[in-house]
Amino acid sequence: MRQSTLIFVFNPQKQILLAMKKRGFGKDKWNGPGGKVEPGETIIAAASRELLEETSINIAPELMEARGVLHFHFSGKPEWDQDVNIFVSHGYTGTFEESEEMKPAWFDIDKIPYDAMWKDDQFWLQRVINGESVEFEFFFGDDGFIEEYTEVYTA
Ligand code: 6U4
Repeated sequence: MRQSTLIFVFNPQKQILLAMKKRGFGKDKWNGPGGKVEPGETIIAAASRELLEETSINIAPELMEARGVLHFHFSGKPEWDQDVNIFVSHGYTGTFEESEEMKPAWFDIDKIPYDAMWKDDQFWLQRVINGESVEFEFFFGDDGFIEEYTEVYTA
């Protein structure tokens, strides 16, 4: 399965960094920064690279906390199927900047814009914010809605 990454950065005010995807897969959704793991790259190096490319924020790989994995299956679009590896960081360097792909913004954790996010996020994001690791399997229909989901494992 294709591997990709999703990174949630927190600032000292305990706000979470989300980014509006401006093009391509997930366009017009708020999402954690992240993207595909390139051939020959470790998952954690990919997470660090995507964060820098999309938001200009830098995180040393050792500050990334692994928080589980989401297995996404898209009906009729097997080329979209992916394992999304979740990371959290409470430290970073740099100041975020808008990129060609994403427009980042800090959100209070009680004001997360779930209505404008992938539909699966409401099942697991709060638990990741609470410090848990999660593992879920999600099956999406053509319309972007969840047809079925299963929790695989929770630490
Ligand atoms: P390009 O355009 O090649 O640079 P890239 O940034 O590598 O793309 P892309 O656009 O394929 O990645 O998007 C993958 C990102 O979308 C990953 O961060 C994971 C995230 N993602 C995919 N399906 C998701 C879903 N159902 N729910 C979710 N995030 C999802 O919260």
